[in-house]
Amino acid sequence: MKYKQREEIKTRLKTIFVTGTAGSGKSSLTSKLLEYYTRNGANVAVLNLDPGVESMPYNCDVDVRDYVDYVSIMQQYSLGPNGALVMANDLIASKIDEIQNEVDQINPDYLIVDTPGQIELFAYRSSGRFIVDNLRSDEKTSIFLFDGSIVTTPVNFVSIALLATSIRLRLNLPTINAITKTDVIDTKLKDILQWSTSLSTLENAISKDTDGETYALTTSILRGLNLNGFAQGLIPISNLTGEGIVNLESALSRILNLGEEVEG
Ligand SMILES: Nc1nc2c(ncn2[C@@H]2O[C@H](COP(=O)(O)OP(=O)(O)OP(=O)(O)O)[C@@H](O)[C@H]2O)c(=O)[nH]1
Ligand SMILES: [Mg+2]
Repeated sequence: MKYKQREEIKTRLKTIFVTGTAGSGKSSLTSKLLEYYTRNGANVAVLNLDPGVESMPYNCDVDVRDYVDYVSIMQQYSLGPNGALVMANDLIASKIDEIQNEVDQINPDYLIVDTPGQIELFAYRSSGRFIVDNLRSDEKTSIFLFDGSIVTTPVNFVSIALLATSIRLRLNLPTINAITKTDVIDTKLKDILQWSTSLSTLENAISKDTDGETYALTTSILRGLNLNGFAQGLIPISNLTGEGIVNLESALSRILNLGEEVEG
């Protein structure tokens, strides 16, 4: 009986959507998570939702490029790159049953979803939300990546935090915030982590860095946002060195398995 219960828990599908600004490290992290979970004995599948990507750093199990050809959409409908991406995303949404079938065939423990670089096309258009809502999974969560090379000034930090909040609102998923590229920001990381946990430290940093108007705007955004809601628990990671991936997995595990770690 006990054994049977374990089996039942193991086959529950857990889906992780990897989101973040363009170039923040979504595909690299997808690859790292695939490596991590596989090493720990889990059955993992990766779904690439980016129709415009040319190459990625992992072997993809389910790939939307098998369903839509972004370049021919551009040519056939005389669309620019973004118009073609919008159309490609709508077409992908219409293929949700086929995509779901492919995932079901694999029957993984974890499905890691690499999302398109153009986050606004994915998160704000109805097709992106449709895919998030309609992929069948027992548990779903998302990771939002703060690009470490961008959030090195307090105003950039607040801007990206605002975006993270907006995406969270839009996708309506429990979200873990992580900061990438810690290997290149070095000592700045300490400041960023302080900004993320202390409103007064962040406001002081903004006041030193900006004129009155920007200060007033940034601090009123901040107070409205409620710092606890977006950046507490910002997890530092490097996709290059692998630093912090274990902490990220623990945070994922708390949401997805209610505290149960991946079995090794
Ligand atoms: N130094 C360093 N470079 C990184 C890290 N993560 C990603 N990169 C680099 O940043 C660039 C973009 O990484 P990707 O993983 O393609 O980012 P992405 O968010 O998938 O990009 P798009 O899908 O194009 O939006 C690549 O050159 C990566 O090698 C990191 O933690 N440290
Ligand atoms: Mg990518």
